[in-house]
Amino acid sequence: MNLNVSLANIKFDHPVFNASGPLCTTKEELLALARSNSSAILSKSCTLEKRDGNPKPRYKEFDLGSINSMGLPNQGYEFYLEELESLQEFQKPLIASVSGMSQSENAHMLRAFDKCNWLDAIELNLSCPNVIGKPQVGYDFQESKERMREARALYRGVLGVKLPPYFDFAHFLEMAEVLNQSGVNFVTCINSPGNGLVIDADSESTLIRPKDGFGGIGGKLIKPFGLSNVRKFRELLNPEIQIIGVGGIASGTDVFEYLLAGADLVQVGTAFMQEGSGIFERLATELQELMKNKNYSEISQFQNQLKTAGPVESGY
Ligand code: RRO
Repeated sequence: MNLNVSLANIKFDHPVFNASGPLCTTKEELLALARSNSSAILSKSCTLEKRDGNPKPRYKEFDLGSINSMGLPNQGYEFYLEELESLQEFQKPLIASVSGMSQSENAHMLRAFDKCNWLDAIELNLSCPNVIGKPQVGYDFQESKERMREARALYRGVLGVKLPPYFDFAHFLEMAEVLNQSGVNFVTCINSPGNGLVIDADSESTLIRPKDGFGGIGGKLIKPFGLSNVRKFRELLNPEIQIIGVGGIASGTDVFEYLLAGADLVQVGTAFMQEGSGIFERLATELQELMKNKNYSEISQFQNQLKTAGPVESGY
């Protein structure tokens, strides 16, 4: 069975790796990812300077998923530059997530990353929902266009953008037009839908503290929107722009559904946080077993082959 996939010229042993965010901020976490069966190492979104992030509690799980308002805690881009470089011996793709507080911060970091010939790709985060006073760039199409134009001019390697979820076909069309003219190599969808609210009835309180309890939602609850965003962008984007799916993946069947909808690779966020780095081995094995049961020997045999339900006479 062959699970190999490519992102532009980068080779992956299988399509499952970590989402930027959970357990990819510190030296120890990045090393654990390197030793795991994650098919790549993607670091926490970084800024020019180190940030402590928002006050705790800022990440909680509930029955349908997770809520977070981390507020971009990270060690500053120079740390990720050094750490990722030191993980080359693990021979898997090394990807840095970049999320500057301004366009000029992004420009500074992209110039530095452009000098790293060992770096495989950059995922430019246009969708952090939790920085107080900063709207998500991905909901401003003009600003997104500008950020992508600048990033493409400054970073010559494989470049992708992490997008927020869209919920309206008019918005998909508008963003697809921006992406198709941007020169980016891939899109990652979706970041956590922003500003959900989870309440604990016993304590009559919000689960998390920042922003009066509002935060990005992850996990099982968001899978239908991850799938819809992958599907719609696959329909609208130029074929050479690849798609990484993320949102609510916790089983081999979830991975299969994302690939069927048109994703080339997938990332795991909340379930990685819950289960730890053993999850990558489990998901790759479960995908392999499911493919075997369906008599598929390669991902290309079913990728982007989703069917629409046929008509029926009875039922609602
Ligand atoms: O750090 C965060 O609060 C955070 C980020 Br940068 C992001 O892109 N998505 C998210 O759910 N949380």
